[in-house]
Amino acid sequence: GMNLKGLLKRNWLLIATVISVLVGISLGVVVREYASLSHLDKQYFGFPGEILMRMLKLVILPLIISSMITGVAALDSEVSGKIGLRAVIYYFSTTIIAVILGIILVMTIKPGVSQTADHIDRAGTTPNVTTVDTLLDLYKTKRKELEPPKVSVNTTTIPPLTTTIMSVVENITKDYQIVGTYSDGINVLGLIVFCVAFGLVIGKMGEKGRILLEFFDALNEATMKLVQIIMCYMPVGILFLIAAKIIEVEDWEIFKKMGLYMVTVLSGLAIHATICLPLIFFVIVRKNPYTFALGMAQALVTALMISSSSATLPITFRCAEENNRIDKRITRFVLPVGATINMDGTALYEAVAAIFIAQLNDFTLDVGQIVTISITATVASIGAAGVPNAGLVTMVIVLTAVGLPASDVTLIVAVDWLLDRFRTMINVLGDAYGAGIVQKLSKRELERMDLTSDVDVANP
Ligand code: DAS
Repeated sequence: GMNLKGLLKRNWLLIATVISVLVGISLGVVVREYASLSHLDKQYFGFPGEILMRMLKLVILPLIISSMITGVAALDSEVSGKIGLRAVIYYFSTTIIAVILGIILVMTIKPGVSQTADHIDRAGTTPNVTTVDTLLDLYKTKRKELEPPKVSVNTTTIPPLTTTIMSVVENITKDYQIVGTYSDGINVLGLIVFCVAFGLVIGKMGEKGRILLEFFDALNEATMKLVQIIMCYMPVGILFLIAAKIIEVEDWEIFKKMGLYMVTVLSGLAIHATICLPLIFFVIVRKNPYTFALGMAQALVTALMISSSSATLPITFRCAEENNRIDKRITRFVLPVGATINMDGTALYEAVAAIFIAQLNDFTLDVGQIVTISITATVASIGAAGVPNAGLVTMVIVLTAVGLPASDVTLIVAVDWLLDRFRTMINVLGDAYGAGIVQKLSKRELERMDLTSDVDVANP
């Protein structure tokens, strides 16, 4: 039932988080104005925020493993297939809607028509971020995060499928080393594939499988306890994270020059979050979508502050399960997948940005090219990892598909840190609504399972 004390405590944390955002912004502005910090000072300043990021990244590995395995094992394979299919249909259709919305807005507002690429380029040159080299570096590191690492054995004699399997296996074992590997990023998709397989096997193993299921269930509970502790540190971490960011940004002028472009992206995200998704949710679930969104508030603020769906995942779980009472058999199964492949905000952003760049270049797009942009923006959002600026990197796919210069991503780099925060927030919101919708659609299967199964680890 409803726990009033818990409810108050959660709200207290949310209030504290919002206050720390405001204090952090003010602190950043003041320090920027009155103190001149050295590079090292800035790093010290950002350190409490860095600790928060690292703590969150540290728990996502045990969290994804325990939740995916128990999520899959608690369902029988037929039910998990159905639930998976529903989730994928939701992900795909909402992503497409976001893309179409973005295209409509950017073609109506035309943020790039009155300006030229040259104008923005000269205006926005901050030497440390806008060079093509920096972007390529960024691209390579992000690619490394997305791709399984190369297997060190002689790959030429081994068939591709085997190499893929080997690199997935190698990656998972590598990621089990809790210390020291996180800078390389986690191959979340590989991990999910493994956990689904493992969960399916456990689900079919009878009594012994049940022991494992209980083990991973306990692991999940322990991880969530850890998340609870991390959440207490969150206001402090967020305060310094945002303050450090404000101190660090070099060029505020660019925001004026790119104003209309940012308005286009942000209003697209706002419409998607307050109209499209709530409408779909309401039609299917028949509950107040805004109450549901409010329940996700802590996760949404977190996403806004740390620009990473993956690192927000622990908080997304907590909000979805505790505040919105979504069945654990659903959240455990769909939230990790959603955080990895379902990115409405990113898809919308990619479509807007690509067309904005076309407008800057006086490049007229025909219908075919617009369709190409919508398809590639969808693909690019699925391919983007849930880490900061990933969407900017996969932009290259969209630009090259319609013959725009990939290096033109540099035109939008300077403002990406801000847009990234907002699109990440919408990505997380989309995952949460998805969990609510899939739960509603799967009601019959879940109820049938409640009647037939005596194992009820997923729903104590
Ligand atoms: N920031 C990413 C996310 O975690 C995606 C992006 O860069 O668009 O959702």
